[in-house]
Amino acid sequence: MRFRVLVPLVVAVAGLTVAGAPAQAEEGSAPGGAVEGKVSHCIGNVTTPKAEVRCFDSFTEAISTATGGRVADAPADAGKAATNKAFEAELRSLSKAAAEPGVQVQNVLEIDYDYHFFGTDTFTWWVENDSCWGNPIGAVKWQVWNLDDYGWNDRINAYGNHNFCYSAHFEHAGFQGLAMGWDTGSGGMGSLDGEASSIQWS
Ligand SMILES: [Ca+2]
Repeated sequence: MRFRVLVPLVVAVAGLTVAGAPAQAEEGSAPGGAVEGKVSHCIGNVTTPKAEVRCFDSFTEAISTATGGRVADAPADAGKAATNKAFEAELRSLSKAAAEPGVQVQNVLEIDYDYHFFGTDTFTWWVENDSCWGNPIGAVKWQVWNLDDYGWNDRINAYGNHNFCYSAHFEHAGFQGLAMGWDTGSGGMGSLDGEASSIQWS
């Protein structure tokens, strides 16, 4: 299922997590724009309204941290991970675990890429003890109001979703402007190349 909507999407906003506080880098390189000659793989937890960002030199380490250590063998090459079926299956297997009572799981919603066709840098969005499994497409479950809070405003040029998630990307903060979605991933963003400023997941 792949389509683009070039008008603002109207969505329900009640009861959603809205992440909007200023970003805080806990380790590694600070978020906020690419640094020439230095690859950065950042992660953000969208379960919490606090926009905490952690960045790593290694994509494998970024994914390991985003999944709470459960997926510790992500391909070193983030671009290869985007089309690696074993990696996708490994992430997806955690969706079922998240539905089991008493099991603590961190799941990846989406991995964003700085360049077309999944070129680094990357930003990985994750959630606690949940996934998009069984959630209807378009029923917004998580969202990021302003990518600038995470140092990734106007940077996404490709993305891939995991754990049964669909996402919608918007030109401006607060889900305004041109919209692209709902979809599960793309090697390019069309009119939204390097323009996305907010995201919703369902
Ligand atoms: Ca924008």
